[in-house]
Amino acid sequence: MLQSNLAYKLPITEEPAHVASKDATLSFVHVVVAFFAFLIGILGGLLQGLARGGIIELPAWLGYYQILTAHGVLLALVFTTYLIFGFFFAGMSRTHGAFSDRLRKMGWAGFIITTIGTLMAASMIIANEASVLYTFYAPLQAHYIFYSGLALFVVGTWVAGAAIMAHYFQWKKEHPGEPTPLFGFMATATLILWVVAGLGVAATVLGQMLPWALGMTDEINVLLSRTLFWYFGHPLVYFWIMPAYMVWYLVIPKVIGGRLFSGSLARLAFILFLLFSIPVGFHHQLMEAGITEFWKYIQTVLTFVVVVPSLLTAFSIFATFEQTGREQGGKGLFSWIKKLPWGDVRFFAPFMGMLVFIPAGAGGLINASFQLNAVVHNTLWVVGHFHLTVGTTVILTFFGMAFWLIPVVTGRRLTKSMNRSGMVTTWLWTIGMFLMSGAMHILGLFGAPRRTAYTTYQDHPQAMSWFEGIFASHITVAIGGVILTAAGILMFYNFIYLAWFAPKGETEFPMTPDPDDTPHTPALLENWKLWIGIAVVLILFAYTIPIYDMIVNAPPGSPAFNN
Ligand code: HAS
Ligand code: CU
Repeated sequence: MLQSNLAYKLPITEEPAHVASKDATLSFVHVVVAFFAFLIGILGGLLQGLARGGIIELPAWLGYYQILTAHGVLLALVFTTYLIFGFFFAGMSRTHGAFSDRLRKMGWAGFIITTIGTLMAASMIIANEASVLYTFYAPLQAHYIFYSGLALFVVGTWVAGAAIMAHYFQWKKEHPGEPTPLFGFMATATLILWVVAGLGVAATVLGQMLPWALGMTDEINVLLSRTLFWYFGHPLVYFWIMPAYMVWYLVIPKVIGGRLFSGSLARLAFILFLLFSIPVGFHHQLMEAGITEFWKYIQTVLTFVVVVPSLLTAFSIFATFEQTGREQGGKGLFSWIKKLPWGDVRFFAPFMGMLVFIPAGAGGLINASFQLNAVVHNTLWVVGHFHLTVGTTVILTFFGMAFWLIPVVTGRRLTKSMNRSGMVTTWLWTIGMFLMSGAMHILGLFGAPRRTAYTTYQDHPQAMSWFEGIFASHITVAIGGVILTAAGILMFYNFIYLAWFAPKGETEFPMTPDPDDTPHTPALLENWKLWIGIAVVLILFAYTIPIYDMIVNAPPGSPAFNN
């Protein structure tokens, strides 16, 4: 049953299905790790913003690059990954039935391996032995325990991912000829993407960085390591956005009392992500020497292809809003907008994420355009871009998700005051990010560098005068950062309350019934072997020759650098 004290009630159109309690526990432990990482991560962000804005000076025992690494790793890698797995375990149990004991044990094994890896990597960051930023670019070198931790982190997620995919394929086997539930389809597409992408990072960590950090090799092929990293790094950003899209496609229609516009279109979008997210890593290396223009060009074209499924998503979600608003009596061109549940944080937070994604995605197109990339690449513009995409669109969607996922897995209820607190959190996060990310974009256009605490360029009188506008100031970045921190602390409080103190009760996992067109879903879309095959062909096409070149005509190896 749903809580009755929210301003907006969900219509209950079907038997409420549950998350089995053992699966709920597995989901919950993921959510708990996610939010503790979140708290430390945002505090790191605060210090960094204040230090960079010249407002504070860091104590001698705390390095700028050290907190930058902690901030990036804890938020971009740990928070996101744990929350995604928490969402997947609960969602699969809700839509495909309880996990078997065997698969649940596998899920726990994955959780434990991932967590050991996380603790190993985090301890090295705390010890200032791994101040290499979240991209751990060679020739910056970290302690071998950091790299071993990263490897375990990836392997752990593969084990957990295998449990989820096995659960999906078991359902498929038991229901021959039927289209699979959308949740499982989308989770599987996301996880296949994650596994295939992870091969790149595993290759560079195990094949290059670990032997180098252990002293078994003196030098490292920097170009190859960055290429393998971005082979992983770009699909990584889709690994974050696809679960957010799952909330938009599957949860939001239910929260607004409507239904999803089209299931086949949603499936097509996810297949396109699987195919085109991987062979595009060079758009992060457009300014890097050693890769010929031809291959950069090919991967840039593919980058523009991977924009298409996001455009399909924008269309689907907008159509879902309009259809729902009209079904509820909204008339005229826009009055259906008024019918949406603006006071419900489960809708409002993800909605703000969607709104931000329009300029955020446009910024991505700018990044991907070769000439323009030359202007923005090494600047704060890019930092602004990813604080809008992952830092706002994904995070706000995950915040909105927390307000029902946590009560679902802890057997509690979302109260009216918690809903209000969530609304305040959403506004603060949006305003803070507007200031911070807006200023980062503009500073970036004036040439403010990224990935560095200080350059002499910043002291040049001309540059200093550019950096003094209201929106072109490191102070604005810092003010935005302070507001964001306030929002983050409030969100952590929301999490603590929902997890341990909210009134006991039953909360439904909001999930739209699979849309009307589900029985007509083309069987081809479910042909995983075909899609994985095509994905592999595209990857081989985009990467074989340039990687061969990097190995055969290797640039001189680089010795290690430490921050
Ligand atoms: Fe990006 C760098 C290009 C999307 C994250 N990106 C980054 C980095 C991160 C990141 C973390 O080509 C930095 C890495 C580093 O440390 O160096 N990005 C793109 C492109 C897209 C894109 C073309 N990025 C993302 C997403 C991310 C993310 C998503 C995380 C979640 N990005 C780049 C490039 C670089 C880069 C270069 C390298 C830059 C450099 O030089 O280093 C596209 O996928 C974006 C497509 C999206 C759209 C928007 C669709 C809008 C939607 C909202 C609909 C709204 C509704 C509401 C329905 C075209 C879906 C409407 C309702 C109303 C009532 C109005
Ligand atoms: Cu990318």
